[in-house]
Amino acid sequence: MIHTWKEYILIQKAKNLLKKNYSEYGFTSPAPKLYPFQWNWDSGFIAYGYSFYNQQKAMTEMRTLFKGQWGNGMLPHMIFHENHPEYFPNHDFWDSSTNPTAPKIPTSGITQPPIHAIVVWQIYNELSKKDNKKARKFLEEMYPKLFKLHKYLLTERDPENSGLVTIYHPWESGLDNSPRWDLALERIEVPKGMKYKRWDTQVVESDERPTKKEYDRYLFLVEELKKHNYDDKKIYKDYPFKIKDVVISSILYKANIYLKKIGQVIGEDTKQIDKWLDYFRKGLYEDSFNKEDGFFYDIDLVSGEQIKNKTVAILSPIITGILDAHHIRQLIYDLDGIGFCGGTSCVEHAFPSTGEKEKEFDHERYWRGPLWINMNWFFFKAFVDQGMSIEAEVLRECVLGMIKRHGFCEYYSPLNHKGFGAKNFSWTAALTIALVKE
Ligand code: 9WN
Repeated sequence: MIHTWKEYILIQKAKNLLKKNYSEYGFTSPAPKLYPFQWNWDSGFIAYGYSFYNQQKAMTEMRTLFKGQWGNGMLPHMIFHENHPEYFPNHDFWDSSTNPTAPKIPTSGITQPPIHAIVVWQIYNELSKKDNKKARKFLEEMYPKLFKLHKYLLTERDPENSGLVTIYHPWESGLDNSPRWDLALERIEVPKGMKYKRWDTQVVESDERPTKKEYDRYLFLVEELKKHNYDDKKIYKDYPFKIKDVVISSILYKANIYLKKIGQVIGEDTKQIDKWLDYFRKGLYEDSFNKEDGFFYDIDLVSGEQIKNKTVAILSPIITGILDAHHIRQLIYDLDGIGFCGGTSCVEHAFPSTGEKEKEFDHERYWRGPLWINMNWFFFKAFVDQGMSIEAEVLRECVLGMIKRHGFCEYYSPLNHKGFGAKNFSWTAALTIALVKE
């Protein structure tokens, strides 16, 4: 619901930004200069925003994205519908054709957080208010694609049946430059003097982006994946970066709840989804939960250790709905105690990507401190679902205030709320619409 005239203006600005970032190929770029292609979870958030006022565009965004789905079910993190030769790493670097199940359209060879079933359900909800038949048809069209994606993630990426998804690259996490990956990257030896011309640091300040040391490792890992033909069985046997990602796994659990709802509406047998939900509930507490401090961590499969950095990831199971209001409050107040939000209330202050008391904390460098709207929106939604209306409203006010003052930035400093990264970032605009309307 729109509360004020200022919120109405904010929504108009958000819609204008999304219009500007729209490509004639039927997708919305995250930010045309820095990220000129279609990105996986970005399109999910963007379609979520469209669902409130243009369901046709929301459906197109999803349809264009799934054109990139591989035969094995993997949904790539980047799809190269257009040519932007200046960009690096481009489609020729990824060379997805080394995997026989890759589609004709060039794509990257790794995935991103699977938020799409949540988005498809939201589009259905909005569309069915006007045209129930069309809305149901959309579910029938999307269900097999979504099911295939979830099956890929919970078989090829979880041969252990732990309900937790294994990632092969920091870029798969969506929280790419998080200190969570530092130790695992540290032990990877790369050839000396790797030469390449980065695109990102030509567009935004280099101290807002990953260092050369990190970038060398990102590129080296892609070379390794190519050597393995992006074949999960080969990668699982022998590859240096394999991590059970608690954020992706929590998002997938929530997405499976919506996939089940979708399946039920169109009369599918959803027993397999129930199994996946059970696996996660078990894996979350057996593998990711740390009894000593009560937080949830990723698991590094190469070292066998939990990854103990205090980042936004340790809260991510809040997204699932498994944790009740009492448990969520306990987690949030424990965080206040360890200075995660610098000594103020995390809700009033919004959740940074990395705790302010962490030694790796950097308020301007992406995923190493800044506040991101997508993670805060997930928590806002969880608070609403758990009836935590005060926390939801305080967080919403804080996030919208930041956007009103500094525009639709890619991320914001938790110290002064100033914006960094791309200044016309699509998911910030799309989720602003959601935050106002939900
Ligand atoms: C690499 C597009 C993407 C987001 C990611 C974010 C960033 C890319 C990059 O931008 O990653 O995929 O070049 O840094 O970390 O979450 O999807 O907005």
